[in-house]
Amino acid sequence: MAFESPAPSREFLWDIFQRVDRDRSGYISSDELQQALSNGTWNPFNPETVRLMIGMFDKQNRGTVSFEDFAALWKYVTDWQNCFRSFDRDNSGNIDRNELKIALTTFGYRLSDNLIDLIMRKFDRNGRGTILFDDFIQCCVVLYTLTSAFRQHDTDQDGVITIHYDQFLSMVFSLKV
Ligand SMILES: [Ca+2]
Ligand SMILES: [Ca+2]
Repeated sequence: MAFESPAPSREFLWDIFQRVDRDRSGYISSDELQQALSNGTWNPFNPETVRLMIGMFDKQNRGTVSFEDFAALWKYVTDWQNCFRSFDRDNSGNIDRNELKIALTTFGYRLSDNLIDLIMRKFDRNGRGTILFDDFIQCCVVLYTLTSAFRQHDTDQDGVITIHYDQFLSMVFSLKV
């Protein structure tokens, strides 16, 4: 991935971990992570994005992240920050429709203009025609998850799948989105 940042030292991470772990429980909860992250505005960081990220790095399935898993989580967040900045070409602090189109095309998605408009409306939480950092992560993770689920059924890779109703439901319900 082109957006990788250099690995910070264990001391640096421990310092951040202790500041994020406000109740000193030794684990970072969704609430603590949400308070620690910023989307560039005074609005709280998208709780869905926090939930997605905790779910990804929570190896013990307790809804919290230990210090051992925190390094991976921290790297994930900083890689996304670098990614976001590189696609925010006019440095406005958000992603407009054109920037989103370039980003998704760079990630290898071939989407129609109608679909780009639909994604834009879905993840533009403030209704301003732009996507903020937290919503951008959610957008990309959801798109990736849905695409992976589709591809599992699209064995001949022609972009078309035929699935039964119960297959469809089990596909949707097993998605971590
Ligand atoms: Ca805690
Ligand atoms: Ca921008």
